[in-house]
Amino acid sequence: MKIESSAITDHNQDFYSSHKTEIDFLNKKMDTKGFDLEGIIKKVIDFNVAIPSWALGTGGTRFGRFPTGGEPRNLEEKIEDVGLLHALNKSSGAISLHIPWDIPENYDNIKSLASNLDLKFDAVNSNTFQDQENQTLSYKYGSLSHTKKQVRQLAIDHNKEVIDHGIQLGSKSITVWLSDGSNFPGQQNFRKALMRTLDSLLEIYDHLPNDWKVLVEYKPFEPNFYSTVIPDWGTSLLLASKLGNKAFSLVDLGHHLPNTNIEQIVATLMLEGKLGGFHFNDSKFADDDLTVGVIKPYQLFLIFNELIYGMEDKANYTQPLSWMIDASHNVKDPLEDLIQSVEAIKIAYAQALLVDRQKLEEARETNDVVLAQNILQDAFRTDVRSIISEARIRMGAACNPVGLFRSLKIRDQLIKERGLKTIATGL
Ligand code: PSV
Ligand code: MN
Repeated sequence: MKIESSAITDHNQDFYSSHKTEIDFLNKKMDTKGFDLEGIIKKVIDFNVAIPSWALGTGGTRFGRFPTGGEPRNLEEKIEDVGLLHALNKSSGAISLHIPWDIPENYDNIKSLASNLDLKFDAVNSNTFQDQENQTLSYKYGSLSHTKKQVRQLAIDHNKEVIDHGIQLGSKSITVWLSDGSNFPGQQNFRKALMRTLDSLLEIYDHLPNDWKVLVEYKPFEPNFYSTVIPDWGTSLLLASKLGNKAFSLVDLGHHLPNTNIEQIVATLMLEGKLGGFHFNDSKFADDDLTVGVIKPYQLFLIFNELIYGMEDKANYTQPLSWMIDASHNVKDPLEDLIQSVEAIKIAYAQALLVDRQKLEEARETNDVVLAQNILQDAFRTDVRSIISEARIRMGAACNPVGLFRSLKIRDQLIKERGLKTIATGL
């Protein structure tokens, strides 16, 4: 299905006068504070977040799954779903594929479908955390870190194949996340497992085209519950540094133990010029994969505060970051949930752009703790939603994307086209 631009124009007309009152009010307020609201709106317009192909269906837990219906049945339909999101918000202009779930049958068809919907291909992702049908060797005891060379080779070759698919589609990076690790003390030699992983990654790295990046994603637990081979940012940074200048760390917000200071990790990785990408989600307990910003919006803001600082540090920020959502939708419509996540990311970004950096630095240098806190909280407590709407209106997106998704009955139409019992590949 396709969203006609007239539907967006009509929808926006209904919102325009109340929106205008709000943006004019904010404009005056920001002007007195010395902020260039126009510059902030432009930055918000330019900020795009990729959508993972595996987040378009209903997620679940090991206890059950309650599908919404109309889920994409193949790669083409996943691309169409991201096209719908992008038409609604003009901020989701890329899709990230997970191989082997998303192997294209015909590259040219897939590329033209994506470009007709104004979509690019973000990082490609390998999968050595599941055995595929007809796979004779198993990843049960690891992949790139496995004790047996033949299993490591299978995983290495898979990653090279993923890069080859990505090259055909115009991707420029591969994200490697390993579930490798151990469930019981004594099961694995930590040092040998790490060295084997590095050797395997070096072989994959050799296969990377010059204008590509490899993003090394870390995670402290799950599906292994005693240790993982790449548990934290330190190990990821160590590997990325040993691999070379095309290797970077990837931060997934759900891949930290409770109360970890993620913004400080961001600051350090950016100082080293080694932050390559982000997977956004939110969590209360573990890798819950909830809607971005729904539990800890202040943490998200603080992370953006460091990201902006890092991106303004031209000496160390030489490679643009890959922004992506990595969430799961158990009880919400996946498309509505993704719209909410993109919105939350843009809100945190706009709020962080409102931090008076010069005053903050002065307060820090003079150890004025109270003022430093107030400067940050003043920005965080600003209602920037009219900035996000203004950006959307200017881009030809919907003022209220969830509202339009509902009034156009998009899910009902998808169910009519695809059926109620369709299941998207993914987790
Ligand atoms: C692992 O939990 C992860 O965050 C990695 O990014 C995977 O590639 C993704 O989820 C989906 O399996
Ligand atoms: Mn992730």
